Amino acid sequence: MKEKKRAFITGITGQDGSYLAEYLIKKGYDVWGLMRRTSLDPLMRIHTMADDRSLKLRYGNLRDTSSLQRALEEAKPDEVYNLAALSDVGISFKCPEETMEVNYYGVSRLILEAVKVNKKVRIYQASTSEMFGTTKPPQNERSIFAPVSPYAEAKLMAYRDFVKGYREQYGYFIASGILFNHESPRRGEHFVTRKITVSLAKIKLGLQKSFSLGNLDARRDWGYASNYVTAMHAMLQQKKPDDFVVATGISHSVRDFVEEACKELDIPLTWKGKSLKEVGVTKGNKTIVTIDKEFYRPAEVRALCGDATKARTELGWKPKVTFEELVRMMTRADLEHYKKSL
Ligand code: G4F
Repeated sequence: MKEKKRAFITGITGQDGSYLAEYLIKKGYDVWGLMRRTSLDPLMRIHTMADDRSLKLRYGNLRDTSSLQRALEEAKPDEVYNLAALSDVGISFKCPEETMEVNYYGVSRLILEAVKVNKKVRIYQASTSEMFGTTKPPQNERSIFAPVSPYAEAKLMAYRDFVKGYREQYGYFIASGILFNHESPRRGEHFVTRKITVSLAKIKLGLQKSFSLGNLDARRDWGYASNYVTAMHAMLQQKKPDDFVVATGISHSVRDFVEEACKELDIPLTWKGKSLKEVGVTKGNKTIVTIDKEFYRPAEVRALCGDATKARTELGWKPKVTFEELVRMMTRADLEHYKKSL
């Protein structure tokens, strides 16, 4: 009987980790997931798989070499997916050292421990469209990187030093996905899309009066996370390690997202005022959206829109969910969830 392939996923409890684990288990892999101890329920997104014998969860941390060593020695992976990171761009301005420790040094620790266990291991590193920073869209693999946050700086340094660097210096198989924003009902609530769908669902049900946002005019290329993890896997099945942009090629503003979610929930919305005084108003002149300086970043990536031609042609990957479908999926999931609490 053919032996099952073994995958090791860091960040398994996050949005992408949970979708990727499901995808790989369906493909017949044995999956080892590395998770950090947190005070919140770490199994929130993976509880349906928690009893699956193909999934083994181990405590560990990209900041702790011995934990990586132990888990990797047990897993002996054919493929490693590094999805663990301090992923909140806004918070990275407040915790730059921690960001560098995890998103830069952590990547090197993981790679060096993984190749000790299996020299031929194939490694996926989660790079990010934030690395393009101020470079104008559309952005692809040949665009200039111009990061503006500690998060993007650390990711770019990891990309240069450990993805390209180790690939060229030591011939390791390390691929990287330059993923544009990807969302789902499993997205953390501090990211703007989920913050909007949770808040509007609660407003619709009378559980909340209003919520605050930062820059309404920032533009992002938003796709569906479950669709994006398939590209990660495809990258590790190529003959050679390479870098790929994964994106829909269509960008929308935060304002567009709010409007689309209101449309989906049948909440009439009009914008009034300007800049920090701008508000979103509904029936009866009730303010449901306000602007708070707190949610502006010290430096902002104004517009991201990816050109995923290379992923389409070389990986056969394509975006499968439109912006409207994504907003609908997220608003409906939150509405259903909060209806249960009534
Ligand atoms: O949802 P966001 O926090 O995502 P951001 O910063 O684009 O980063 C996400 O996507 C990256 C891929 O490109 C990942 F690498 C990264 O780890 C993360 O997953 O913010 C999106 C936009 C920003 O321009 C932000 O300034 O929304 C703007 N925004 C406006 N009001 C807000 C808010 N963002 C947040 N989080 N909260 C607000 O209230």
